[in-house]
Amino acid sequence: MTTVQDLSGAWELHGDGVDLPATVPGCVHSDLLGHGRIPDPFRDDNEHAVAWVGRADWTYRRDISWDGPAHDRIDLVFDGLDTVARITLGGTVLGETRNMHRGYRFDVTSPLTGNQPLPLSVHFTSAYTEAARVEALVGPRPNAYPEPFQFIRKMACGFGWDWGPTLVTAGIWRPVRLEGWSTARIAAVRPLATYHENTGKLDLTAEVERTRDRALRAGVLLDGREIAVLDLAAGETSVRGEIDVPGVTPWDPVGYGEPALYTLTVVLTDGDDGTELDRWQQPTGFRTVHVDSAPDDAGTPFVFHINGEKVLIKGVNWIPDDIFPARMTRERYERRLREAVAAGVNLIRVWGGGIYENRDFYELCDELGLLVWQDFLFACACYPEDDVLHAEVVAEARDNVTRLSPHPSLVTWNGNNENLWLRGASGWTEQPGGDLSWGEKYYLETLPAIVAELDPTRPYQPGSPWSGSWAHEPNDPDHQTFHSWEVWNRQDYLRYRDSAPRFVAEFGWQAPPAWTTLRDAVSDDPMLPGSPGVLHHQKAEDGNGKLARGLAPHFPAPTSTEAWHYLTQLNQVRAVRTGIEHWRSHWPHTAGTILWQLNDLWPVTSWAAVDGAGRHKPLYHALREMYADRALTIQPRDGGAVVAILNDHAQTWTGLLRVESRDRDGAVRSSTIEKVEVAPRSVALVPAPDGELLTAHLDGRRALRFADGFTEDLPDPGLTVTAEPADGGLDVHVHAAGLARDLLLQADRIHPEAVTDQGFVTLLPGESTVLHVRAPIALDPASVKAPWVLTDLATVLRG
Ligand code: BMA
Repeated sequence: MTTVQDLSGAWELHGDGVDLPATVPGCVHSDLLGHGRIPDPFRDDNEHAVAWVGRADWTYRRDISWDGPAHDRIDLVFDGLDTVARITLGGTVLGETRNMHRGYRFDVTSPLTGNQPLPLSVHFTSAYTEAARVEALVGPRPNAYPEPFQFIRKMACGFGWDWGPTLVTAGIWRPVRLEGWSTARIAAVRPLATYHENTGKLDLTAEVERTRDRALRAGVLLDGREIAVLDLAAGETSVRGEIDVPGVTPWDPVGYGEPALYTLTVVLTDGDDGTELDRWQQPTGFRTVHVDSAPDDAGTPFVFHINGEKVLIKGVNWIPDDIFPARMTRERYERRLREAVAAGVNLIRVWGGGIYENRDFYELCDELGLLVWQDFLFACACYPEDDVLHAEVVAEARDNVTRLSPHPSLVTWNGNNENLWLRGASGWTEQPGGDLSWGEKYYLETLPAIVAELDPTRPYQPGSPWSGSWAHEPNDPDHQTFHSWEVWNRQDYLRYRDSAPRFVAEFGWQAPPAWTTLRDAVSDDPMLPGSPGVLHHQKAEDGNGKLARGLAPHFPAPTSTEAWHYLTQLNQVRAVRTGIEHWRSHWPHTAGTILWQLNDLWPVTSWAAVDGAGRHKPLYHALREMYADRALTIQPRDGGAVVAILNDHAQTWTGLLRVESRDRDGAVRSSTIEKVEVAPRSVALVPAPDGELLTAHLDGRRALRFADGFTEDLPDPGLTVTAEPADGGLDVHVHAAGLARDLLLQADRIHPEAVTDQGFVTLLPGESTVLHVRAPIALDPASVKAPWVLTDLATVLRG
């Protein structure tokens, strides 16, 4: 039986003038930070002060010996090395690596026989040195940012992005161990599990590595019950079985049923004496995925079908949740992914400038019924196809397609982020290196061939955006996936309504993080929208200019930082709501939206819904309303207005729809009531009158529509606020005598760890709400009265 000896824990870190105890898995920055050797890179512009770390070389060291039973082979196994490493054991070089996204295994049988401790060292060369070496070999290549991320297989966004700092780290970022084994071990298992006509189908391939040419058997068990035995003759290293499993419950995504999981075990035994040699175990589930992209009258759709059912995608884009991904824990993944599901999200896209996430991430998605769209790791650049990189890309893709194949949540592979589009759209062909190879071969040949060979049960898209072929521009809204960035970059958000793309895989609108997140990151005094620290935590090109131009058509210019913060957060919600509700009203023509972006990896003004300190921006709460399975929205349509009844539910939605036209103060002018019946998974459009303010009510859901345009001097909302201590915090009762628009309670201004359960709330005259504030300590009810804790639009605009 394979024996494992964990090598994580205490190591040493050496660098120029640095000798420190180190923690593995980890990275140079976390070790230096842990010992107070660098300042917090998230604060002010310390990012610059620590830039030297990424340009230096580093060595991790410890002694190792084999303490287990005698075996044919002892392997040193690294699940991840970031990135350019030379591994030396007892003075002998075991190998060199240059890819963060792969695992590595070295045979250390002979040096470790004899039980003598030997020094193990992993020397990391700066990623910049490697990128420069590769660039010198292959020539320049254009990209979107002034850093060489396309020349090295390392998390691209560590080099900086339009929401992230440049913090290029190094280290043993995933677990490392010794494995002792004899006769044979399981090298890989690819269980491709699908579901057809009430039967689970398992197409399972197991690969073994051997030290002895003996007959072997691989027993396959589902929840402990043997469902197949696969034989390998002496010398064979691979076996495949196609196994029918009748009576299983299919894995369904959230909103469609239960994400049923089964524990799959492969037990490798000696074919002659039955001794167990090795064992592989992981949860899996049975489901069938198909993306419908058969051309129709309107162009080319992009509709996910899971187990034969069309699924409206309510998605979010995911970036690495930590700039130093070695710091991620299962708890952090779980918190973030549960937050996504609680906001109504059913798909998460792992974006190509990040990483192939840890097993925990995908296991949690499996358990939550959260669909995963996985990009291959290419983003916003021309990528050289020369051998030095091509070989790495192939190895990395094979590794990760295999590693992630058991996860039912993973429903599509995508070749890259924006590379097929930006080469033309950004004029890269005219830049130095623009005539050289740029990655097209990866996306259109190499990667689809690997997916077809190793994982033919999942769809593959060459890129996002992509229109299906070169016959149409890659970011053509009428053909497959579309990234909607013109609006944020150059237009008013109402322009989202100008088109109904077939699938919106990216779109978003910026806002600053929670007040406390920004205040903790920036010591500017006074802190202004344009003061140096605030600007340092805004990485997008002309980001603050775009925020200001986005506000201008809707509000007077903010007169304080607090007002800027409130109004830009409000505009983010309005912009995203305008997009999502418009596009949802066009289902199934528009088959989904993937918001840019769920999360952040440091304190920054960005498109995120959850900020870099894990605080919810008001957008997070609004997302829950926009992505609710049943929702109402009032949309302009054909010169008039309609109530769009969005029923993303398995049952018909029946009820009485009340539509009211109101005046500016919220008083009802006219009202209609009609019975509606909306089929499952469909949208009904009901004509509505015109008016200054329209409200629609159905079954406890509500939609409001104020006339578009400029908002100033609103009537007095006439608020009565009473805060009462409650278990774990405060219940804040708010009553509005008049129309109270966009009430916002900023819980972080009461206590840094306080949270609330609502974002912006609008109350019609006479309405009340209760905001539940929860914190780890008892809160003083009077704290609600402090400036900016609880405010509303009329008050903000009055200044
Ligand atoms: C797209 C994404 C990211 C970027 C975002 C915002 O380009 O793919 O690269 O952060 O837009 O600009």
